[in-house]
Amino acid sequence: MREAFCTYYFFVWTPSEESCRNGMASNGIALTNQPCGVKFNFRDWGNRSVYINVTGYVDRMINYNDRTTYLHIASTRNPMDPLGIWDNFSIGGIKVKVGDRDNLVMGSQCISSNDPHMTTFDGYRWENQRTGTFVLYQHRTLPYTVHVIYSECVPRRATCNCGVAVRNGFSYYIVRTCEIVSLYNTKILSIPCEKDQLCKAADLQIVKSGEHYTVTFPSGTQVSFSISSWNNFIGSVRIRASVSDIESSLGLCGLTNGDTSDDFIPKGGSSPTDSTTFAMSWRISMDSGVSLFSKLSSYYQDTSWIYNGGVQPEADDTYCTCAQRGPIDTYQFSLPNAVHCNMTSPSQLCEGGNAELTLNSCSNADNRKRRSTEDTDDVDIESELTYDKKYNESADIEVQIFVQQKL
Ligand SMILES: [Ca+2]
Ligand SMILES: [Ca+2]
Repeated sequence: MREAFCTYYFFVWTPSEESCRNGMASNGIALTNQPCGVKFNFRDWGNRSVYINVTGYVDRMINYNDRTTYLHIASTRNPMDPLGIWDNFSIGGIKVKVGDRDNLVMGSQCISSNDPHMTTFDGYRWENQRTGTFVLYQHRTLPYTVHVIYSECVPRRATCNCGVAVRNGFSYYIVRTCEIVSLYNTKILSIPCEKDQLCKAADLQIVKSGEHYTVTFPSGTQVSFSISSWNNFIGSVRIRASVSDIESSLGLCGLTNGDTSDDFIPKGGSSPTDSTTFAMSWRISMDSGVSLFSKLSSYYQDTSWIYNGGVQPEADDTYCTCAQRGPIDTYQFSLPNAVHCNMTSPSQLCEGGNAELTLNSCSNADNRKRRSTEDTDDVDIESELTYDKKYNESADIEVQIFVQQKL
């Protein structure tokens, strides 16, 4: 008997509630590092085990009790098996209990509040009244980044948030309200500059309500900020951590793990340091070419991961949500629309958001490079940000100590 006769494919799925809560599509579990099914090879029949790896779906809600969800398995038809002995095989309703981890990040909010007073995800309060562009948040394995701009708002005494750039891969959303970065001059734009590019609708969810902005990553990590109506600075930038940030967040927001003593891990470092060394390490120097506010930012040409392949090589695991089974008449996995694979976190944003934004084709970095020269909007916003002629990046700025304590 040929081995193919004894190779069978089984769909694995967990019905979706098809609802949208907290901006996240509902689901029960995600399959980890495997498609929406399992394959039994010739050699698997007998005493060998074939495993289905599942991860609890992140719903951004605190579930006080374990959540119960059901896993279903059903056969596909093997065309080489004339007897069709497995054709109608199915197991419905394998009970899976999902323990909640959202409670671990309950209240984990990183804040950059003018001038800027900082709070890490774990609640440590410190001061960073410096000028320049900073990495407020970065994920250790996912292509998620948030950059902020601080420029003078009270001469030589305080700086204020005046730019926020949120990036997931080649998709981004950028808002900027200042014209220059300066410790001496305030130059505010009369109208805030906004710039967006979405490669896939579910790369970022962007909600703008009046002067208030909320940008959500697929992991559920959420960035929010408001533009002040009286001075056009951005009052505060807040980032709410998600489960995916645990032991994985970098930047000024610090390492999320419930322990404030290790929050000040500098860029490229592995152990915590003082706040000055920490803050300066996450400042993006003027000429480094990696600021998301810079037209030629190398972030936009980053080819270390492939967009359409969907799998970032540095990501630890990939996930599939499998909301329904495929057709019985298939062999191998003919996957239905309700399947989302190659996700970098076991969560996904609701479809249908971002109604006002148009999608761009961002299939690869070459495309991205071409766009950056053709799209006049790009040149418009990105070329405007300048540094004050008197700006001395290496100057030692005195940071005023207002608070330096644990919450
Ligand atoms: Ca939960
Ligand atoms: Ca920590």
